[in-house]
Amino acid sequence: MEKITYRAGDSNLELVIGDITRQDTEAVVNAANKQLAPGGGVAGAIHAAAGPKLWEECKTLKGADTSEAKITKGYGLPAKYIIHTVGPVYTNSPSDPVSLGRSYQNSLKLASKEGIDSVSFPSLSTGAFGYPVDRAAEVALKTVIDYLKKNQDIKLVRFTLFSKKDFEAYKAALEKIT
Ligand code: AR6
Repeated sequence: MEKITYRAGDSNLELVIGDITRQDTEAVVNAANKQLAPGGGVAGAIHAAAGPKLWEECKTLKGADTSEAKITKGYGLPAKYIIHTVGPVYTNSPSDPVSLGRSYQNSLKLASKEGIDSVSFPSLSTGAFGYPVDRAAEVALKTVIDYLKKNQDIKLVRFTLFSKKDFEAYKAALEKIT
């Protein structure tokens, strides 16, 4: 299996090719829609693997705005928790990287608040929401590395990339910014 590990502060940042629903980190992040409903892509896969109780809990949360993060139990997933965040729909404007960075930051802050020490992210916004993966990768990695250097509580952040192409884009972005 292809895997890259980068040391950020006292924590590890990993890039892997894989399926977010199979990750054994304490939390996994969902690329959610504003309703926190089952949808396509990551959200569809997470709801399918976690089971119908997830949607029951999500309904009580009253949705989420762009960049906001909310937490539920993991139900049928190996992960104990799911952090749901809504990435921005790509508009090719200066607000895109700001909103995307906040999605990662708010997810990490929520993990810290809950005492979670390992988190897997998918590549937020780069599927249905249309964010070019090379640009999104830079924002994602910069934001996470910056957070890990300032906060010691999260020991592992794993980017679970769904294709070799996405893995290569994140690898190139990591080399560029470090
Ligand atoms: N594991 C890891 N990555 C995956 C998986 C998986 N099981 N499935 C897809 N990806 P997307 P977005 C990759 O569309 O762009 C949904 O319909 C995928 O190839 O899931 O933030 C929601 O309901 C892509 O690289 O998220 C929202 O409405 C990346 O994950 C909307 O899409 C993100 O793709 C969110 O769009």
